Amino acid sequence: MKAIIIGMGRSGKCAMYALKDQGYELAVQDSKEADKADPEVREFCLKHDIKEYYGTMPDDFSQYDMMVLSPGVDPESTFVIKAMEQGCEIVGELELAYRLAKGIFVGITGTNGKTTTTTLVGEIFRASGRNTNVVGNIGLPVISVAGDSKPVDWMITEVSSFQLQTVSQFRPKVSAILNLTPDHLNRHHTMEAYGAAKAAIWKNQGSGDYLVMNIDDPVLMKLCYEDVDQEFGGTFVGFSRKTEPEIGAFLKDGRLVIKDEEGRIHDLISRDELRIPGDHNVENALAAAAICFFSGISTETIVKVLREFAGVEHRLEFVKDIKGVSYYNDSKGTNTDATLIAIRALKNDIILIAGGDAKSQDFTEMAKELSGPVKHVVLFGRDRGMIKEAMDKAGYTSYSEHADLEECVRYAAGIAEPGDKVLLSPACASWDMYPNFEVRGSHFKDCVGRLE
Ligand code: UMA
Repeated sequence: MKAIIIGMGRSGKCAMYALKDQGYELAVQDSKEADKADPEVREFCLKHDIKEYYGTMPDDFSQYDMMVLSPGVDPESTFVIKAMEQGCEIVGELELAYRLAKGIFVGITGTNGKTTTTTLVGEIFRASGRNTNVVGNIGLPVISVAGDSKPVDWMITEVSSFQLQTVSQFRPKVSAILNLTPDHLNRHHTMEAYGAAKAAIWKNQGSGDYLVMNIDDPVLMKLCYEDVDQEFGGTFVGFSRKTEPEIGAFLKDGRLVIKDEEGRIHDLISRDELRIPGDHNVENALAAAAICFFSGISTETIVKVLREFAGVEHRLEFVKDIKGVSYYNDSKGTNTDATLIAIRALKNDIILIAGGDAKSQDFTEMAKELSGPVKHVVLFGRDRGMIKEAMDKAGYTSYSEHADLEECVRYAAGIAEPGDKVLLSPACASWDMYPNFEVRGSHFKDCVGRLE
């Protein structure tokens, strides 16, 4: 069998190792020039006689049986369509991993909260004593562990809409869609297409499988469930902060509870006992609890981990207090909705640091919500002008523009008063200045560290 792998980042590199193990004859391609390519990839290719294409593309794909797409590669690209027409099977990294894996999949998607929920679910699974891999969009490509997985292993997988665009057989035992707000519209173009991509997470599920969804989110329910031209064949599990689902997790008198398939209520904990702040984290905890409960984990284990869980790095992460000012790293806040969630969770006296790669987002709604909770917006990054324009239109005038994050942090520290919260929640991707949000978040923490 012959395959070409497109995009030699984290996913492509691991796909290359996995397919080599499977005996494939390989070629790799990346839009980067050869001198910018990953040296480990280059060395491996040289050693194993793998053909490399950097900054170019083969003229003809008919010699390949399969084209493996990294999540960042748009499946609607002209060359992908050409390859398909020439008889190449198009397979995304998640789909390929699913086919190679023997473990049981839990798939978690949604615009926001994926990483927190996936991490929390992973912690609960580990605490229950099950063999657990926490993988996917969270950072560790599924393909990196798929080949070695055993039937008893659980693959707790954060799944992005990009990955879901290229699945065909992917069938998680339990899937979850947490919410749906505008993001990645430069790739999906419309909310309908974005929702349809997310709905692919449950399309192959059937009897014995569970789908966990946020029934408080009407856009999600419409675009990822009601409007989908297919019946769901498994058990639907709702979660809600506001109402009682037929089956699922919800808030009852301020307590997180679960209603099982027989209608019995299982008490978990009071929402005040959660250490992760904000309503959005109540939702993440409800979703995680439902996923774990319907995967057969005891309420005792779920409760123990819910009580202990302190959150995830780069996601509304408390960095430190300096002279009465608290610093928070929400570098994972890569869209306007995530930033609004962070602002709502911190409530008031916020100095917001924002900007970066806007991914064609509209900042109008975010700009309207700044007045009140946010004292000042410190802007940086390539598309900061788009945020500025939206703030001008909304009549929000307390902002300043800076060359880089270091300057933003120094400026924010200079204007902050005791009791204020300096929040990095860029509402943008990091790709204009950093390789990923993790590097941006770590840079922020370094800059804060240098303030003392
Ligand atoms: N590339 C091409 N052609 C293209 C696009 C990219 O050759 O058209 C090349 C780039 O030059 C680069 C490589 O592909 O060398 C990067 O591949 P990639 O963008 O698919 O990124 P990976 O390093 O493989 O990381 C991906 C996910 N990235 C994206 O979806 C953009 C990571 O999610 C994920 O953690 C990783 O796989 C492991 O599964 C990050 C992300 O930003 C966190 N995700 C988006 C999000 O959460 O909003 C969806």
